Amino acid sequence: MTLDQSRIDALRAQPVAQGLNFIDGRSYAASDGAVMPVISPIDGRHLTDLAASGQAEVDRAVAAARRSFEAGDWSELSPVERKRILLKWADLIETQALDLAVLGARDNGTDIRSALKGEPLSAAQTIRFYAEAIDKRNGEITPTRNDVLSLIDREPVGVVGIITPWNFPLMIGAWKLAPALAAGNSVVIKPSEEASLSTLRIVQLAHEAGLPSGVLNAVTGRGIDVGAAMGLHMDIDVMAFTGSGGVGRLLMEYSAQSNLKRVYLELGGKSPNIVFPDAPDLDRAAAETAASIFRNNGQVCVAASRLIVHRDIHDDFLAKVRDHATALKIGDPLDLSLTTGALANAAQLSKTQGAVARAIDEGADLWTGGHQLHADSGGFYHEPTVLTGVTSAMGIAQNEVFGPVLAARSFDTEHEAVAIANETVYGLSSVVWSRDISRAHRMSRRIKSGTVQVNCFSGADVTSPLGGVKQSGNGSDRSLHALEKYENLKATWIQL
Ligand code: TXE
Repeated sequence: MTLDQSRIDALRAQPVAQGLNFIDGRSYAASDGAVMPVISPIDGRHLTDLAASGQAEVDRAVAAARRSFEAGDWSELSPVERKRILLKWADLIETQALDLAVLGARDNGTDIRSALKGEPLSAAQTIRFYAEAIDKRNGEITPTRNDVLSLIDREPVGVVGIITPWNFPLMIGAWKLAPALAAGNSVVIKPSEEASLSTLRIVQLAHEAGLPSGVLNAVTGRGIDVGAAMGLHMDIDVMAFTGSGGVGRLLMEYSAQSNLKRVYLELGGKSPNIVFPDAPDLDRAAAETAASIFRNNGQVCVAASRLIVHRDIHDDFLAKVRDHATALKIGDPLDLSLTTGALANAAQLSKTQGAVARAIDEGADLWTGGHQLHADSGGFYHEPTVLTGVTSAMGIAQNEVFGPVLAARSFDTEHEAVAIANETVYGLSSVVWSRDISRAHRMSRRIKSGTVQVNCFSGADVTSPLGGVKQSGNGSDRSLHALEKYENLKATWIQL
């Protein structure tokens, strides 16, 4: 899709309607009328309001989901019909892709190119992938005694609760919505209060595509109100979450305090990016290193925020990375002449500033960047920042910033590189640059992370699972395996 500035400007000039809950096929304000402001990170101004919902709306949404599930409105529809509706949903999202991307960028500050490709277009692709799987997976017959027929079938679990973050709400939302719906479940989704608007739009589009009322419901509001009510709900069977480790822990506690619902967590990381001198192309490696941490201002769960570069090439490589960092044009996410937008909110900006200041205090060197930008705009902008001389003891080596901050250090041996890669509590993703295929395989086996990317950053697509080990979470989004999170195995044992 070619992007046209005048079309983008026309879309951004449109007023944004208040964000409402979508329950049982209809839009609702919070029952007590409560709202919360939506602040645009572009200029710090009020964009619109969002229904600030609570227990009553969660109860209503879960009841609608349960009713539709038990009635079989979706779960018992023929596989071909379910596929048809989900494919139509993907088409509608694609048709409205630019509108959705502009709305999303106004809400969370992501530059329009990333917002378009990474959000509606990626969501449509994910929905199609799972839609196509619906009528292609068979049950099993187990190899047991001759006088028995033993069947294994997959059943939907029932009501799935989904809580999403603000960085890529449609992409991450689709990673959970699409397999949950494809498996035949009914769903309640709570998008982040920091970026709810585009999700509300696609939930309505699902209804327009023919998804029966009650099958997909959205409740907006604060995590502590809506998210906690979902986590503690006795009638939600599975929770799927992407966000911070702190909330991930809470969701496990909520589960233990309520109905022992299954909880799947994707909790971010501190992903290592290891560069050997025999990388196939050091220029490309430097460009992708910069992209891996500065795309969407580092607000990417797999962002490669730790650069671990061989001592022999350390200075040259860092110089190349600095060139890429300083070439980025930061500012209004809807201006096509710029490359990178705003941080999503004031909290992310101050977290970034605090992390940089602390790293310098702890002895890291500021290689480039380090400052807030465009403070007079009222928006939340920060320079792409590289810190060098980072050591394991520094906070910047261990803690996720979720901002445009790269923590760099050198290594001498392969063994040392693996040890550094594995030294955080996280294990989501990692990158290795080397043309030695044996070394790449050795590294892939030894690095404790859900994904290892060799000689590229983020080439992976929906066919490949994305999930964390260690404190990056459990269970994977993407790939056919993700369907299993939203299914139960049913064994039927028939004496012949
Ligand atoms: O996340 P929260 P925040 C990390 C990243 C970021 C930090 C804080 O390091 O700087 O988390 O971001 C809902 N019960 N990631 O504060 O609070 C909330 O409403 C149930 C990494 O925005 O975890 C939102 O919908 N739900 C990450 C969602 O949780 C609750 C993406 C995420 O918000 C809740 C985002 C509660 N008590 C942040 N409290 C990644 N893995 O990519 C909040 N929520």
